[in-house]
Amino acid sequence: MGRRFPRQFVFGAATSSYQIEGAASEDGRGPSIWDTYCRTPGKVQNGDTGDVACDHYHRWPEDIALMKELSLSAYRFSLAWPRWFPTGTESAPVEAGVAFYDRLVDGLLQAGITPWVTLYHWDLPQALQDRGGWADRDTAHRFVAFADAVGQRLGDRVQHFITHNEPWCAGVLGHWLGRHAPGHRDPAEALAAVHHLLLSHGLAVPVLRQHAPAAEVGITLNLTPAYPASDSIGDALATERIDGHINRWFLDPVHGRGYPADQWAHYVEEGHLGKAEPTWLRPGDLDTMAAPIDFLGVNYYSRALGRGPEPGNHPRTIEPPPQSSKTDIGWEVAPQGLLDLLLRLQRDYGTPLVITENGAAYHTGPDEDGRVRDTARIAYYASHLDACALAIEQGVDLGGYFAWSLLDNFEWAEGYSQRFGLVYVDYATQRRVIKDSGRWYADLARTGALPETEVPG
Ligand code: IFM
Repeated sequence: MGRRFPRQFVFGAATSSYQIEGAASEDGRGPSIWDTYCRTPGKVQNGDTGDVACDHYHRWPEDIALMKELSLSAYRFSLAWPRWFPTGTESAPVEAGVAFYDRLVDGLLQAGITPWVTLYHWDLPQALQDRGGWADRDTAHRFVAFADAVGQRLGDRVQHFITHNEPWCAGVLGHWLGRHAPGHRDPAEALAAVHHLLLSHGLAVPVLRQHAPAAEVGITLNLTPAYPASDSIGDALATERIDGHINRWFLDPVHGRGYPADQWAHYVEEGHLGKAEPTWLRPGDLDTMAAPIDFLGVNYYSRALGRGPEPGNHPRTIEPPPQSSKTDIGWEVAPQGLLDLLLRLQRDYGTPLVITENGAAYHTGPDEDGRVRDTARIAYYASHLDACALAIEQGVDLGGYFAWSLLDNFEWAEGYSQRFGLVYVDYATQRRVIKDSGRWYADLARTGALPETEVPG
């Protein structure tokens, strides 16, 4: 046997509403920004949409049965805001939408699986986008009204809440790089959107606690440890900036340190923040964002390599070395990055940690005998879970791990071209097949011990 996890360690799997639910116009659900983005030509591979996805909205009992077969003790999923509030401004939630999550939560509890609920995993009601979306402060207040309804309706049974999933993606990919909905390319707008996302997190935490006083409440950040591409000073400086942009811009305010001054200065220099305080930053905001949390959710996939700016250019992330192993989406397999990240978070911030996503995209489908022999994914999981166990041995307060993802699903701008699931989904028939990685993970979840010898190279 390899390393052992503590007895209470949570082994779960994660999904999100738009990526799996389908039933896009059922039971009064309003359109989200992703429905719009998917219909914008050229934005999503093959013109794919989440209209049907994994049809989880109808197949959730079958999916809970799969979770049982995988021996999961917890399941992380997100709520589709437009199922609760189709335009984001109604005075009360839509009963049919709430009823779906009631059934799901009850089904999970009956199966002995703890629900971990994420409120926002990117499906903003389109009508709120039409009023300005996350760039507008009012959206933060609409989010609090949503959180209030969620707390009221689910707070008697759900004891784990995550306000936001990956605000870097919602803010920067969505408003700066244009690669996610709403598809804007405006750095100044992106920084305003990020501010309102973090503000809404801080405003929602006490509201959730009011309804569920014993609940654990946190936020999930996508964190990417950055390393210099060489030992040159330029590359070291670039690496600091990449870290400031992706990691510290989020970690610091959530932990009461405000926005990092060095990164603030870079954004001013790059013209993304005016010379005076931006209008979106109001007195008290930084305190609000620092609402105490019970855990920090960490989503980790890979590391970044920093290269210093050539004259006239910005520092940039470079491609991984050619000899490195990559998943089918092109991300470098870098388990050491996860260990380094966990040790750093423990040292610099000290909040209890949970891995809320980690996993790998590989295309592997069923062989002729119907079995999915995804040995590369097993190797990825084994190496990253080993990093987690090692981090715990070295004193990191890490309470759980959620594999991304339970099911193959809609991978945003990549459409259905990337498969992250422990369970294979045949989209034509909606037939599910537990992959070899799912069986491997089930053994780990059952025994709490990493198998030493069975990990394929
Ligand atoms: O599929 C996404 C998920 O929605 C958010 N984190 C990263 C995953 C893989 O790209």
